[in-house]
Amino acid sequence: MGILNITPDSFSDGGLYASTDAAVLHAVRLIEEGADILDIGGESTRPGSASVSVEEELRRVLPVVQALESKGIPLSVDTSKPEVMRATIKAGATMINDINALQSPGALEVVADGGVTVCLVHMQGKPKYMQSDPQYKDVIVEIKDFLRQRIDVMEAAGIVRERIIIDPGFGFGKTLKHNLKLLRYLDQFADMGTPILVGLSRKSMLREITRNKKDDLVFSSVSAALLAAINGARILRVHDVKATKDALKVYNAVASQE
Ligand code: 8Y7
Repeated sequence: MGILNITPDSFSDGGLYASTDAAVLHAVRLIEEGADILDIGGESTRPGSASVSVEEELRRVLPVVQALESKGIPLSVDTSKPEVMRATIKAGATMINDINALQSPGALEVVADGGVTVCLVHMQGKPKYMQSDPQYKDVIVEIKDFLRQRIDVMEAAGIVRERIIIDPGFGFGKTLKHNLKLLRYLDQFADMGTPILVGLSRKSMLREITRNKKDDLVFSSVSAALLAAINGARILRVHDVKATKDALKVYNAVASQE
């Protein structure tokens, strides 16, 4: 899954793809590099970031969805707003990636009616405060419990299990130690019976580990993505598609041996 941020203040490519044309050009590049899904986002969710209105988010995202709808690649929209979900599904998006796990009023119904896939992300707290002092008794057990509850709510609303993807939400209300434990024991999410999506690309935990600047996180991002794949992740949300694909090719070549 290639990341397409259309926001002036996103984590690592803020402002660079601010216009529709630039976003579409970048999308084409991600597809050429081998992305199988694009994740289109119009609101930054970095810790402490400001929220945007429905109108502004749609102004950023909708033209890009419309322009990419014919490219023959599944389009995911990274949003928590039901209005944005409804409009982008109508325009051709087939997946909703919601860091709020469809907890906004109305979101569940829009996804159920739209018949699209949903990625349920775990987050402790809200983006503005989530990194202030995250606490867990058992980070694996608590996140699994949350995701299991959300899966039950999805199924009760008529969203079939085949359309549900789970994500432990690296960096969303987690310390470095929580994130490392999640990656180490990611295989414990396999018994949830839904594909696992993981986003580690260029996240601050990699900066903490490597002590590199944020524009020098490609190698650590690829390493983390590969570890996630080895531990059972089925979808990797990444900025650096080519580099990640190369790592996965090596992994698959080795893993396919008897
Ligand atoms: C994730 C995500 C972000 C993630 C899923 C960033 C939108 C922060 N991270 N969605 N979104 N999983 N599913 O650094 O880890 O890209 S935003």
